[in-house]
Amino acid sequence: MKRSRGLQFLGTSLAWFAAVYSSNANLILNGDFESPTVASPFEYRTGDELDNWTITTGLNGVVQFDSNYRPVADGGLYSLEIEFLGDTISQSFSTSIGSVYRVSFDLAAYDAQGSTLGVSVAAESRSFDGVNTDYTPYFFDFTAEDTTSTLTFEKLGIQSMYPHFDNVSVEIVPVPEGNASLIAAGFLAVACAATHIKRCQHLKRTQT
Ligand SMILES: [Ca+2]
Repeated sequence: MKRSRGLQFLGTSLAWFAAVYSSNANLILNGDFESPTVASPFEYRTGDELDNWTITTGLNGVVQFDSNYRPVADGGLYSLEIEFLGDTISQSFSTSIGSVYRVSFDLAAYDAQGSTLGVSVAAESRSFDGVNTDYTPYFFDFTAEDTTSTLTFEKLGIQSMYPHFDNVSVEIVPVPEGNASLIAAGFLAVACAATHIKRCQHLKRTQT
């Protein structure tokens, strides 16, 4: 019984430690717009046709394209263009209230006219400029206000400017490096749990 409680304590400690210091996993699914496959050079996507995303459109939908259409970002075959002014794509994901998350993505434009892309999540609402067909990496941080957050991209600017973007990521921002007290507390919790188990095992051996 005591050993079981010790194991539970160890498990709780490890879970706490992992939650504080771990997990830089991307919370966004299909953030690289590689699914579904595209019949070259591009296909319009509406509704839920772009896997894991929700699209709102006032015209034909957003454009999932390959390099036969326009340059794509590094790391994959496809990127995304929002074609019609005011069209959006969005995705919801689980968050912890009060935790800080980092949104990152690569932004370009159809041509040298540039582009403007609106990005909103939680209390943050920002706009970013694509310069030309070269992709520029951007990021910003937000604090979660709910257990679910929704990231939305919207075409802003003027109709003849087309944002091209890719490699969307949301990752929790780790506790700042150098926070020695929290790190020490984490190790202490794990060490205490291990000691607790050893004592239980010792007691059990001496009782048998
Ligand atoms: Ca891609």
